[in-house]
Amino acid sequence: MQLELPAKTLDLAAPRVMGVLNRTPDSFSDAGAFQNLESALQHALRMVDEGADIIDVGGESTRPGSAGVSVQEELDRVVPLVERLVSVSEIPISIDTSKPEVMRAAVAAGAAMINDVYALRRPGALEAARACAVPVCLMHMQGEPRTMQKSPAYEDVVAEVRQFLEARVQACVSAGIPRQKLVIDPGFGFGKTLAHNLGLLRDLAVLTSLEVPILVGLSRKSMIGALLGNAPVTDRLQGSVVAAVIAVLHGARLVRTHDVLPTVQALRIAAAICVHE
Ligand code: YH5
Repeated sequence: MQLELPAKTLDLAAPRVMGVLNRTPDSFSDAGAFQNLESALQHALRMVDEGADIIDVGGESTRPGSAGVSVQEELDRVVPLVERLVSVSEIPISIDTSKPEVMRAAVAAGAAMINDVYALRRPGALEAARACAVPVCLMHMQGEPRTMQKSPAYEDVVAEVRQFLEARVQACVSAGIPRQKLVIDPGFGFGKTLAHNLGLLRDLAVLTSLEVPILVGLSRKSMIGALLGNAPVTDRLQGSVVAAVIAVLHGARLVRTHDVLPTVQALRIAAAICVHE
């Protein structure tokens, strides 16, 4: 299995690591916009040194309870960062967005992939992604970030997530995005209880029959905290790494993480012991 990015083909025979890079609002940093951009850049370069294969740049929080930001605000946060990153590193950049305007601008600035937690369901997103002609990660989410954790409900979470992702893959193919450009993600924590998340991880292999690479994001999420007696986000590293290894053993080919070095090390061991085809 391979993922063809514009300037680089990622061989997914071994699991790959996507490092998370959040551009926090400038107003959160008293040092101002320049300092904020430089610290994001330094963080990205550190993740590259640690062995990241892709950097996922996001300018809008999709954590439970988050409200959205305007198109302009999101553009201001991510476009200068993508421009700077591609000028200093060859690392492929993924743009974590659901907004068609941000997809187009980030890809024009050099982003090599789109990561959309709405799986291109927002108006204009399917067309924008097709025009961008880069790979797209389609994630499952029940509801929307502001309210998704209020009362998630499924009859059969694994079957429903599989069915959703199959339908989104089909919608993309029908819209002219080739299947080889798609990645799927069950969306851990996005409109799911702990039991739903555990069921999806346990049965992750049912998604392999869609024959599209699987990406997972488990890093630091509340399901890890919940299993450790509500551990704070600072105490979720080992739990997150174990969950990433299990996901890879169940067929995941890409792991999205905040903690690149420990994840790269763990996946290297797992891959050496348990070889996929
Ligand atoms: C994902 O799973 N997640 S943003 C709550 C946390 C910790 C982390 C403290 N974007 C995913 O990382 N894209 C996000 O509790 C994503 N898959 C893909 N493809 C949420 C996040 C987080 C949320």
